[in-house]
Amino acid sequence: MSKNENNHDYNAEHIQVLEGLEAVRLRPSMYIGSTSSRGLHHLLFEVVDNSIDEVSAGYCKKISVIINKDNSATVIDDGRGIPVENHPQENRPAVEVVLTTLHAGGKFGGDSYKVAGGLHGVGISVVNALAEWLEVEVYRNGIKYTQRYEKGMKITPIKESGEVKRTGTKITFRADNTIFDKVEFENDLIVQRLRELAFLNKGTKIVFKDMRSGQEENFKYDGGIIQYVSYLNQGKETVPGKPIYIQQEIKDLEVELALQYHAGYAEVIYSYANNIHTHEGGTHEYGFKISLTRLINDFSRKFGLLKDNQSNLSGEDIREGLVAVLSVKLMDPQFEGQTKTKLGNSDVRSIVDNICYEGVEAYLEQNPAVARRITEKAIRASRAREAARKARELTRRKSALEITNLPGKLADCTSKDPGESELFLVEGDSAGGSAKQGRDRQFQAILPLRGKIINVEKARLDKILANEEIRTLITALGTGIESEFDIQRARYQKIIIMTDADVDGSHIRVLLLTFFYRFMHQLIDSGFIYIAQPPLYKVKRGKNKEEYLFREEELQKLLSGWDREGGLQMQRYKGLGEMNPEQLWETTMNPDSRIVKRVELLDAIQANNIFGILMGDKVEPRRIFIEDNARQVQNLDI
Ligand code: 0RA
Repeated sequence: MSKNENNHDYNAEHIQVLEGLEAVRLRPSMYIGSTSSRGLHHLLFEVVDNSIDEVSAGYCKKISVIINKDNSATVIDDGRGIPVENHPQENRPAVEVVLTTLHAGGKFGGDSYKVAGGLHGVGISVVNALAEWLEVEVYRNGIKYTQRYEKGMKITPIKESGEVKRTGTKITFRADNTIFDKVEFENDLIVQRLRELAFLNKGTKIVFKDMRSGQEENFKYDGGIIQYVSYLNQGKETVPGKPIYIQQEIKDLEVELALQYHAGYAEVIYSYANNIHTHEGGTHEYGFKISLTRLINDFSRKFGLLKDNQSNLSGEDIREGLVAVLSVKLMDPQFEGQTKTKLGNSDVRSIVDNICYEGVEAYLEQNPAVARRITEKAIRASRAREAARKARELTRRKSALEITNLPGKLADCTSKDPGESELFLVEGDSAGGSAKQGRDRQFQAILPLRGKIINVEKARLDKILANEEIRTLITALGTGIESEFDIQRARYQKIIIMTDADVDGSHIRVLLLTFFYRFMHQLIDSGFIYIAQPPLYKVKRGKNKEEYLFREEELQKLLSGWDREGGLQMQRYKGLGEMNPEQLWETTMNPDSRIVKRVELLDAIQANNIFGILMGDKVEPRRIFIEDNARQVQNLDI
């Protein structure tokens, strides 16, 4: 081969490289999605993903991400370092090939790169092409190598610059402001992704530092996705106490699953393929879901909770209150869907299905109490869903027939403006009577609830919906329930629960709050639900005016300062029924003098948990609850 020909080859290749990176600069969105802030962060995540690939290959334990004062970003890892040796086909240092050739990332990594690629897997050459400048340092063979690029073009050859003990790679770049709308990094986005990566790659230390603000974060989770699930369930009551965890590798497919139920109703499943969040799900998530549905149905039948003639529980019922993280790693992921976040590899489905079924089955066999609680929860969910469907049909049919017919028990207000209208839910007919007489009928409506529904212990959620009083309530509110709920149709924007300060009163509050939480949570979210605070005592000191006391402490304070000569009359209110209409108005209903407590979502969740205790099979927690409440009914807030 003549020297000339050699030159010619080199030039052709050189031109090809430039053309490749030029294409990236001409159509950046094709490679990184957009040139917005999202695209900017995509650049950084691409570099981090390359370090994560070193983690997956088993050579990297620590990654540092630093945002510098000039809005450049640095990523340092302690992997093997990008090879600097001559690339045999291209006849130049491999690091140059990695930084200037599209998709060169794993091309010569061999087996070590088996899980590389995916959404971000466009290669660091794309980052290089879209960077105003990029500097790479490689620590390898005991030597530190450095090189600089601008807009993808080599500015300096790879240079040896001293000795080092460590190995690894350091890449610093500043995004090209002629391409990106803005080049300022946003910490929240970065921190969230780094935390996620730390969960997904157990034991890897990931450090974040922002030199602009001084913010610093450290992530390292030796428990990996188990800790991820615990993090998602923070502060919640869970079953089991520690997440169920399964890990298995079959034919180049590694599957990891962690799951745990909480007392609430939301379903959270985060699935990942090669560390990429598969928002749109895909074959892995599907395999997991069907395995769980099959498994819990099998257990329900085994426990006799589902009879032969009863149909299967739906997947939705089984996933109520589930938090799961599913992470798969595979050789050649196919990403599909609108946002390319749906895993398409068809063989993955049945493998994940088998691994999850067998793994969770083995756990539940060994933990029958957990198995029971999970199946029972699913059965309850199924009953409630069925009851909700029936109630929906009933209320719908009713309203179609008697559009203007409000329930007879409701003493409605004159105003038709929901913004000023209040609905009092009053325990018992006698208090209901006083409330009707004492109210300001212009804006206050009264709905008495009869004692029947007080018996929460025996009521299940499906029974609640079948309950006459609750159906009356649904009609009075006008909103519909669940999927048909429409807050625009709410007839009152203040719904005030007014019950006695005793155990029955607390039960009825628990029941109503649970009902609102499950079927009309938007009322809680909008802050429409309140709890009335009737007084505990009425006192009269000598010739002074009567006073109402709402808290036990007020009485203590009054008694301690009371001079015995003055004479003191005291009346303790046991129930609302003991107050006459005027007293009820003055103490509990008059907006100028009353105290009402707005219900927060947390109160409702707490009520819902208590509801579970009252409803559950366990006698002991129920007894404790009732005892506790009998003792401290005075300051019961729920
Ligand atoms: C190509 C081959 C090898 C490692 C890498 C690239 C590599 C790239 C990046 C990017 C950031 N950090 C990185 N660390 C490694 C394999 C090296 C070998 O076989 O020694």
